[in-house]
Amino acid sequence: MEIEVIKGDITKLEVDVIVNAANSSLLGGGGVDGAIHRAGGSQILDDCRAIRNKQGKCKTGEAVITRAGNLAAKKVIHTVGPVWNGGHKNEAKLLENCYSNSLLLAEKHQLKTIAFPNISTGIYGYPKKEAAKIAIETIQNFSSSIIEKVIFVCFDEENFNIYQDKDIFC
Ligand code: AR6
Repeated sequence: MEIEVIKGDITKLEVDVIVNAANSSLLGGGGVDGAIHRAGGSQILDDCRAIRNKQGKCKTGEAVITRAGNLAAKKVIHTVGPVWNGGHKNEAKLLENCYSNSLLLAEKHQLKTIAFPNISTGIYGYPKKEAAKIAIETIQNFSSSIIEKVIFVCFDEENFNIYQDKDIFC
């Protein structure tokens, strides 16, 4: 899998699927979640509601998929990152699960290009460098015959600088 790092707004990307840093309600919120629902329109919320009605809330580390409404992407994967609690609440494993479960879901739907935001590093307060290490390591350890390209979309300068540091990619 090719890995690319860019700075920008994930809602603008023309990829097969973008990942949303959602919350367990799946009904929208602030940050990237709010931006995706605003840009994508009601189709995304309709699908999220249908998933809620069928299977209830989305647990931390798990992922679900919806249509993408008005977005240029074909689909949206919604995953729920862990809230940072000092690091003793299994946060690292849960964050790893967000990335790996999103990749598994993309594979299942034959999606070849996937873009991730820096999950949990905004409102949920995960330390950015630690989160970046987990994100990169999880992607690098995942081998796929379907997914061709993974894009890390950094929105804030701090995350972008962290992902520019070549030492973080082993
Ligand atoms: N494109 C790409 N990245 C973005 C964008 C964007 N348009 N907007 C923000 N980011 P956050 P979390 C970055 O807070 O920490 C929501 O209310 C941002 O700079 O969106 O996982 C949900 O409903 C940061 O690096 O998500 C949950 O309640 C990253 O996205 C809660 O926030 C994640 O920041 C989830 O918190």
